[in-house]
This record gives sequence, structure tokens and C-alpha cells, in this order.
Amino acid sequence: MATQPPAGDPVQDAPQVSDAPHAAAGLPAIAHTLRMSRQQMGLARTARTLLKVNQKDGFDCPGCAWPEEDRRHVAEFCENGAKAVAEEATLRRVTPAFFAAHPVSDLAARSGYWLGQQGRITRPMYLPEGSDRYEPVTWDRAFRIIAEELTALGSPDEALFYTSGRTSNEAAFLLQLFAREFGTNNLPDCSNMCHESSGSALTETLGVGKGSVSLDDLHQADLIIVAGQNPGTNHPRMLSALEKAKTAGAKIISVNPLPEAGLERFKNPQTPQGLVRGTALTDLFLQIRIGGDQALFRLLNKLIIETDGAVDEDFVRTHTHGYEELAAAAKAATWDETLSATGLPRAGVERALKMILASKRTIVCWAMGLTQHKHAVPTIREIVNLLLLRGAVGRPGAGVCPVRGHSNVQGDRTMGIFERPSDSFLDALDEEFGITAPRHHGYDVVRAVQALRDGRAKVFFAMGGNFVGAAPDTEVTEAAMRRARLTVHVSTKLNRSHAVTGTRALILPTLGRTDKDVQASGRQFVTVEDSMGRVHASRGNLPPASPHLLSEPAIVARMARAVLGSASATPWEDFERDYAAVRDRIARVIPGFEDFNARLAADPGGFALPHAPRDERRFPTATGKANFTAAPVEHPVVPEGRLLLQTLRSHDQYNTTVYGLDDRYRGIRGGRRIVLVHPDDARERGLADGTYADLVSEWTDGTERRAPGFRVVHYPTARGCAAAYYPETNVLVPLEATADISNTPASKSVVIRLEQSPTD
Ligand SMILES: Nc1nc2c(c(=O)[nH]1)N[C@H]1C(S)=C(S)[C@@H](COP(=O)(O)OP(=O)(O)OC[C@H]3O[C@@H](n4cnc5c(=O)[nH]c(N)nc54)[C@H](O)[C@@H]3O)O[C@H]1N2
Ligand SMILES: Nc1nc2c(c(=O)[nH]1)N[C@H]1C(S)=C(S)[C@@H](COP(=O)(O)OP(=O)(O)OC[C@H]3O[C@@H](n4cnc5c(=O)[nH]c(N)nc54)[C@H](O)[C@@H]3O)O[C@H]1N2
Ligand SMILES: [Mo]
Repeated sequence: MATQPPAGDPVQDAPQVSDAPHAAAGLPAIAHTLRMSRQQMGLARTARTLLKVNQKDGFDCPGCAWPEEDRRHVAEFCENGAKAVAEEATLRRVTPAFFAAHPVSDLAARSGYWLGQQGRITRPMYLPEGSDRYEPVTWDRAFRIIAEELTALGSPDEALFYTSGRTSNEAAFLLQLFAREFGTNNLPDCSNMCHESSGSALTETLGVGKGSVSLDDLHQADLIIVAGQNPGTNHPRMLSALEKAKTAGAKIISVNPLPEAGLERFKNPQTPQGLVRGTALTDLFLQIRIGGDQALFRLLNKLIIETDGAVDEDFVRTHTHGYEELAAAAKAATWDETLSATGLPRAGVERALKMILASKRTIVCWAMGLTQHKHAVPTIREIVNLLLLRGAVGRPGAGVCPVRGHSNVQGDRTMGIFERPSDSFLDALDEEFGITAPRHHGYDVVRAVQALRDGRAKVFFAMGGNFVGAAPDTEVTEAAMRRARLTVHVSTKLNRSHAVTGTRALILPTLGRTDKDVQASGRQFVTVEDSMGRVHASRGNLPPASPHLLSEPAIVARMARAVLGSASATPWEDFERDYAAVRDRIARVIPGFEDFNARLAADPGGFALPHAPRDERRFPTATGKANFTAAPVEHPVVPEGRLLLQTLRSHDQYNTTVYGLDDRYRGIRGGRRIVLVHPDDARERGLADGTYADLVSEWTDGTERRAPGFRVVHYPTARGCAAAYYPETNVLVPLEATADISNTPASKSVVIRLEQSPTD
């Protein structure tokens, strides 16, 4: 079995470039899946795990948050879901002997790819003060160390409890409860870097910070606009839904600076005919300039308002507020300004308008291409404006569809992982547990880095994720993390955050989704919420990666007991014993979870959470109506000679986890240090395809940040724009460059210049 990690590092980063294909999935996807799975898991385990992904008695795919079809295929998996599973179910192991052989200074010199390839962590590990080597530690001692540092703090607000979106509802609920009993709302999470802008925009305009459509709505839509999203790589199962809608007659508009193969043509690996010919998905491709979306949607809204009979007046009168303000602001939109902000041809915008006017059931889907800009929140609000004008919210086949990233990022927020919780949530928590949760807001991700940097936070605890790899401004973030007294990572695999630590550090290895979880009361399952607000069970079926692992709920429960001791009346032991006891409490605290356990027992396939705008056209906003908004139109201003860089994902990565060095759908192989530039922009700078350039970001305060040695790839992106992979480019994103209101790092609009690399 080829399950040994590849030897040696630095990993050779030598990108090869060929023409990008114009279709996604198909036979190459199946071949690729099987090869990667076999390398990590061997053949028998590959078969055993892949058959259980997303089945009703199996585990939730640890990949993306796209919902499952109700009648599932025998093998409901996609290439990238399978890669996420293989990465976790790997047979490779990181043992105490590994840590003895690799001091922290050595780990810090390795690539993220190499670290991830070493396998699953098997034992709790401790890095004492002044030492360069992690050593094995007992669980009891690990919790005592955490208790020591937490109780020594001057204030509970000097502690940070980060969550990445793979954490189950049960573990998330316990973690936020513990943090609030301890006395802080410092619960930053990956959502702060992800869909926070969507949540902010939707809460204000519709009253609920989540999407308003179900999978059935998508199938029934007659127009789907996909803006700022690359589903072929990041939500591959969405392509089946788009194909289904398409077959039923829907039209698709994609709005993107890049032509993404998955949106062009989908070769469904589940059908023989799909494998051969595939389905063309996009009817209209609007190749927009980075950051031009608000301008585009504002002009479309003006044109809708000016077209007789195009506004759903009945809906606007009955259900909305603020129409007059929007109408007045929209008047100011001009073709000239819009075409220059978007780089689009007039005919393209006119065609989009026609398609929108012809549609009765419109859905807009989006992801990071819209959320990670300075003006992300007003951009998403402008999309809401469009849907409200057309009465396309709370009607079958219509609505907003922010497509979430991590498989339970939405559920974690529902469970109270939020630095700005509502009073009603805290009141319910206080009442249920007899505690007094703090009411003042905590730190989000960016503020957490600032607090560490400025010495206002001293203990950092992470329930999953790779904080220093994922956060912006790598050098600033790493320096901030090194100032902590203690850093603790609950992790399945090694990553950069284990190598960039506080004075003391702990690695607490945990069960993943695929692992069987047995507690004193017997075998457990956990629950997750998908991108469309459906909650369902997830049950691992593999023997755990090591007998020394604890589950995430067990880790929180034991930490709480060690830290809070007899001061806490919460039955932490019972919660660890039987997760049903946690769900009983969730049922009493969080609306929509009534009879949680009973409903799951009746149907492990789960249930949909209530959503007032979708279910009853009720909008729980400040005005009691759906709100039109009329923010001034913004778009990035790029100084002469500069480009606007977006930092995105390749096909072979899951956020900071790098599965491999290829980006098949963009024709890149064998390397990640590439920058995609329009051929004319590259030539203007004297950069032939294949030359190497440094990316230098220029921030408004005059500071510069440099990422050296990227191979220039001539690529048909929109003019004036560039693209390169995250996390290699996080070093370029200034910590202070964030979205207004949501404070999400603006990692899709970084002003850069290209400088030919000195070695070239
Ligand atoms: N295999 C795999 N699956 C994943 C992930 C992964 O890393 N790997 N990550 C998960 C997570 S956490 C998330 S949040 C999602 C991310 O899913 P995506 O948002 O699809 O991820 P990105 O690669 O960041 O792609 C951003 C897309 O937006 C486009 N874009 C960039 N700027 C603009 C703009 O200004 N306007 C418009 N209209 N488009 C723009 C880019 O060209 C690109 O197509 O995927 C989830 N699923
Ligand atoms: N420049 C730039 N920066 C970005 C983005 C971007 O587009 N551009 N995207 C942002 C987005 S959308 C997101 S969501 C964040 C992602 O930020 P994070 O969620 O913090 O990062 P991940 O890379 O998903 O975390 C991977 C690690 O999670 C751990 N892990 C995996 N499974 C489990 C599990 O079941 N339990 C536990 N406890 N640990 C587990 C493993 O140790 C693995 O190394 O990055 C953000 N950063
Ligand atoms: Mo995300």
C-alpha cells in the first residue's frame, strides 16, 4: 500500500501550464479521485469510506456545505469531497516519534503541503516554554495547563476561542457555552473571513442572515445567477443541481472575472451520457472586473425600475421598506460609469436585463468573489434590491443563495459561535444554565489578531482550522501569535498553526467526521446544518486514527471541568457521556430545534430550520419589512500600472490544506506559485508567459508587502485583474484591509504591482 508520506521538502514548486479545459468532472475526475484516495487510504478503506459519504446512516462529507439530494445516489460523492475524505481517513500517522525527529523550527520551515501530508496526529503533544520540541503529554495534564493559563488571566477577555467550520453543532454549542460561562464573547470563527458579509447584508435587509432557498427551489428556478463563485472546484455537487435546473429549462448567468470550467460545461459522472457529452451550463458569461458587481447590479436595478411593469409593485407595497430611496439613488447610475467599473460590454448587460425581465423565478448564488471586498456588504444588498424589485424572495424557485464554505460553518453560527450574539440568544442561555453570560461584544478574527499583537489577548484556543494560515497579513498574524502565553489547537492534521506558537503550546488530537465515536453511553453521532438550513446527523464508521484521540465535545467538556471546576453547575460529564443530552439543551435554547432528538430519530435525514422570509414572507428586520438599501456605489480604484489581485483556491486544495500541486481546470500542473494575468496586461509590463515576478501589494498607508517568485501565466481573466492562490498570497493582504460593516478581510481585491523576480 502506498501510504507512506512523500519524503523531502521543500516540495518542488515548478508549475507547468497547458490550455484550460472547458468542462468539469467527467472521467478524469473519477480517475483522479481513485488515485488520491488509494495513495492515502489503500483500496479497501477507499471503498468503505466513499460508500458512506452523505448517506443517511453515514457521515456528512467534510468538504463543502452544499446540501444532499433527498434520494441519494449509491455513491453521492464528488471528486473534491472524496479528496477531503481521503485527507482525513488517511493511514499515515504523526506520532510522538515524528515530533522527536522534527523540532518546531523544522516544522516552521516546511510547506503547508508537506505538513498536511504527514498524516493524522495520534497523541496530545505539549511544547514547554523555551523548548523547540513537542513532547507527549497526558490529557489530564493538558487540561491542567489550559486551566493554569486561563485562570491566571487578568480578564476572561484576554482569552480567544476560535472555531473552524467543520465543528459539529454539539461541540460548537458546548464551546460557546464554556466561553460564556468563563466570561467572554471572544468567539472568532472562520465565518469572519468568509460569509460574514452575507450575514451582515441579509440580516439587515431580510431579517435572517442565511440563504432563503432550498434545493427544490434551485431545481424550479427559471434563472440562476452565479456571481463570484467557482462551484466546479468548491461546490462540485452544485453542478448536478444546476444541470437539473437547466434540463427543466432554467437559464444561467455567470458573473466572474475568470471563465471557470465548471460553469462552462458539466460532465456528470453519475450518468453515462453525462460522462460523454456533458451539459453546457452558462447561457451568459459576464466577465466582470474584480469588485464591479455593485455597479452592475445598481444599473440593472435602475433599468428594472425604468421598465414598465417590471417591478412587482404588489410585493414592494406589501412587504418592503425604502423603495423610494433606492429609486432615487438608482437614477444616478449611468452606463458610462457602470461599463468602466465592470469592464463589461453594453450588449452583455442588456442581455442580462432581458433574461432577468423574462424570469419569474430568479435565484442569485454567490460566494467569496462577492464577500471579500471592502464594499462586500453593499454589493450583496444590491443583489437583495434586485430580488425585492422582482418579488423574488419567499416564492418557490426564487431567492438568495449564499453558498457556504465549510460543511458546518452555518450550524456553528446557529449554535452561538458569534462574537456579537443577540440578547435574546444570551437570555435563553442564561435561563437554561443559570449563568450570566457577558453582554459586551467579543473579538472577530481581525480584532483577535490585533488583540494578540497589542498584548490584549494572551491565550488562543482553536477548535479546528489553521488560524495563522488562513488569516490575512501572514507576518503580522504570525508575530501576534508568537506573543501569546499559550496556544492550543484541537486538530486532526498538522498545519502551520502548530509551528507558529505562543510561549507554550498544545496540540489536542481529535476524532474527525469519518471516525467512529464511542462514549460511555455507547456509539454517538453528531449533527450539522447545510448551506440551506437543513439539519441532519453525521455518524463516522472507521476505527479512530488512534486510541488516544478524544472527540471535540469530550475535549470541551473536560476543559470546562478543569477550568471552571465546582463554580460550574453545568453537567459537563453528562454531555460527554451522551451527546443526546447536549441536543436536549440545544432544543431548549435555540428556536427551530424543538424536539431535536425525537425528530432526528424519526428521520436521520434531518429537518429544515424555519426561515421566516422563505416560509411566510415575514421579515424580522428593524422595520418589520424587507429593506431596500441605497448605499453609494463603490468600486476599487486601481492606480496607474497596478493590477487588482484576487486570492483564490486551486482545484487541489481545501482552504489551507493542499491536496496536491495541480489546478486541472485552469491547466496548471506541478506548482502553486503562479499568477494569472491577462496577456495584454502582462505584455504591457514586459512579462512573457513563463517569466517569474514578485507580487508587491501597496496599501493606502504607504506600506508594501512582497510575495516573491510567481510564475506569470497568460490567462483570459478580465483586464486589469490578476489571480493567485491563497494561502501563499495572504502575506499580501493588509490586516486593516477589511470589508465595511462585516470586517471580513478584503482578500479578493489587493492592489499589486508585478516586478520581474531578480533570479529570472
Ligand atoms: N474543494 C474545495 N472546496 C471548498 C473549499 C476549498 O478550498 N476546496 N473551500 C470551502 C470554503 S471555506 C469556501 S468559503 C468556499 C469558497 O468557494 P468560492 O467562493 O468558489 O472560492 P474561491 O476559490 O475563493 O473563488 C472565488 C470565485 O469568485 C471569483 N471572483 C473573484 N473576485 C470577484 C469579483 O469581484 N466579482 C465576481 N463576480 N467574481 C469574483 C473568482 O474568479 C472565483 O471564481 O468553498 C468551500 N469548498
Ligand atoms: N487570502 C485569502 N484568505 C482566506 C480566504 C481566501 O479566499 N483568501 N478564505 C477564507 C475562508 S472562506 C475561510 S473559511 C478560512 C478557512 O480558515 P480555517 O477554517 O481556519 O482553515 P482550514 O484550512 O479549513 O483548516 C484546516 C485544518 O483544520 C483541521 N481540521 C480538519 N478537520 C478537522 C476536524 O474535524 N476537527 C478539528 N478539530 N480540526 C480539523 C486540520 O488540522 C487542518 O489542518 O480562510 C480564509 N482565508
Ligand atoms: Mo469559507
